[in-house]
Amino acid sequence: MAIVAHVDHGKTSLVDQLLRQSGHFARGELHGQFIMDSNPLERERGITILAKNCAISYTDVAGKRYHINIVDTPGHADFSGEVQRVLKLADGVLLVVDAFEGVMPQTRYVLARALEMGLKPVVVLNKMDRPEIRPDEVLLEVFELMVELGADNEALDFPVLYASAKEGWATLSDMQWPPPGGGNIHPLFEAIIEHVPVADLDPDAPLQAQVTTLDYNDYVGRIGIGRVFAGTLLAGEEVALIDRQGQTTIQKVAQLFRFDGLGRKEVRRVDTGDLFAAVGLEHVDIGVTIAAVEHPVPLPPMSLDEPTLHMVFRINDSPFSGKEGTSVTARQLRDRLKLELQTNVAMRVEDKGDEFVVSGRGLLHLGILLENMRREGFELSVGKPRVIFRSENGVRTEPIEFLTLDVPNEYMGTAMELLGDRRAELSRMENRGLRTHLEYTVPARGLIGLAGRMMTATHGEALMHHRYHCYGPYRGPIGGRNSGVMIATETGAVTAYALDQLSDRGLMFVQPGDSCYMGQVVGEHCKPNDIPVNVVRTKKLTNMRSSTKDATVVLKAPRRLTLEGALEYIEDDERVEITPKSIRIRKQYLLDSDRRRHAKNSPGE
Ligand SMILES: Nc1nc2c(ncn2[C@@H]2O[C@H](COP(=O)(O)OP(=O)(O)OP(=O)(O)O)[C@@H](O)[C@H]2O)c(=O)[nH]1
Ligand SMILES: [Mg+2]
Repeated sequence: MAIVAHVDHGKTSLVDQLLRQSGHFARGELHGQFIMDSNPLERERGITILAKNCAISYTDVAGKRYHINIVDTPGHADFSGEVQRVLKLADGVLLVVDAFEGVMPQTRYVLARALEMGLKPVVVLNKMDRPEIRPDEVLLEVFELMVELGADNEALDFPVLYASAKEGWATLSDMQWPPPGGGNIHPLFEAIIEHVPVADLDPDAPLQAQVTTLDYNDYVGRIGIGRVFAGTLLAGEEVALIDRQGQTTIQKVAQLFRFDGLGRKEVRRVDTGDLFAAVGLEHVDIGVTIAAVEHPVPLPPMSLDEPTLHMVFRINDSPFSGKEGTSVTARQLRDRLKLELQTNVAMRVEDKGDEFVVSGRGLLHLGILLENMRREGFELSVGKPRVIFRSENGVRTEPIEFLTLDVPNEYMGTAMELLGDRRAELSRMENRGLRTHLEYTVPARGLIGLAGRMMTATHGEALMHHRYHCYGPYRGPIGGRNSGVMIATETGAVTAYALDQLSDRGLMFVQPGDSCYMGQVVGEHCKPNDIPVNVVRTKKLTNMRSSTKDATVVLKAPRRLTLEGALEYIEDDERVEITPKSIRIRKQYLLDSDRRRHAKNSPGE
């Protein structure tokens, strides 16, 4: 089973309950919440970043035992490619839909992919414990979406469960929830067993297995994770590894694992239909086929997502370099990026000696890498994210995203204007009572920095989601940030006195006591031009008694930039300095004279 849904609809929470209530774990073996979101960043952000496997042994009421492989998938659109690959592993999908939010862009995407692959969904309306739910409408939305996506009659006859992953129950009844006595998650297990067909694969055919995911560990190198589609995969036996270009090498699987509970168990063989993790294969990669030596026939290739966005990574050469991090050299940066390439299949790195052009699927995709690097002690500086243009038949194309927006009617005008400025084209508009639902296609370029402005323009009321749609013709220039910045002229500790003097010039990014350096961006100017400011200035001591009371200066709270917020904020001549402790924005050229010189001969976009 693959569990798929829009972001935050409760996939991981449901897997948690399935694990907990499977009856195969000792008390205390499963710690805390969100067991599957095992890496610290996933826990902190409350999102799933990597698809993860677990396998549950389940004994049904009749005493029959099942081994159910479950893959929890990420809901954020940047990771869609991973979801698509993971679906290859599955015989069925649990389509989770928030019973309040209903069908969202990513619901549509994952369902479309599942139906394309002939997988029949089991629909779970989740969060039924919430007060504002509208299950009947949401069910209708799911049904209409299936019809629109061309589902056949069999798929349209999908089973529906009403569930609360939070409270740990699921029920088939659309009349009574929570179920009498509090209920449990077993109806979901029963539905999986009843409705997910066991794949019709041939155990006697020559071996054919395919790798869909990569894992890595320092001791054994790359680990290929995938599924056996025909025959049996045996440890220690010779196999033919066929890569994406069709080249075949004869190798042996050194160690073979099967998924078991939350971990993996070493085995001698993995049978048809089951999932495996294989150690010891050279050049193992996404999409390779592992086949019988005497019958080396590749399985259909797997599409890989092409990157749509790139950023330039460089060592941190600010005056504060090396103060907060432990890994600061270009060599360390290079090694770390190489390591990332071992498993991060949607990422590309171009090594230019003293800088690296890193490409990925979106701001979140690359932001996660940067966030992980900070935690590992890295310091680096990163330039403005840029979309990757292509040329198709002589036409310049760019990534276009599909965007949905839900706004209260009174803000509709402002929101539409904002999108219009960013070359968005309206494709659908629907009034839903007090709110309006809008659908757009918009250049990915136009989305950079949009979220913040949309929130300000709608007083935090807009609900906006977007996902990659296609490469389409270039839509023309889009204006940059409409405010200038304040640039520090001196290095030192920021004073309250100085900030107070600047309070009517704009919004500060620093607060008293912070260290800052010349050329650092310390605030946003309320006008479109950049201005130099002295934020370390102290009050001259005089013998005269001042009549104004300045001992207690009341300052506006500074705007604290998040990593992604800062990346979205910067312009071409700026960089984000990232260290384990700080996120700072700086001018590329710290000296005013250098900035002037380069401003003259910069091309601009
Ligand atoms: N009230 C309520 N909240 C729930 C329920 N299920 C999940 N949540 C909450 O919804 C949020 C998202 O849950 P997750 O399980 O992380 O969702 P997800 O689909 O795995 O999210 P991604 O992996 O980021 O796509 C969390 O704050 C959960 O506590 C539910 O049944 N009821
Ligand atoms: Mg999750």
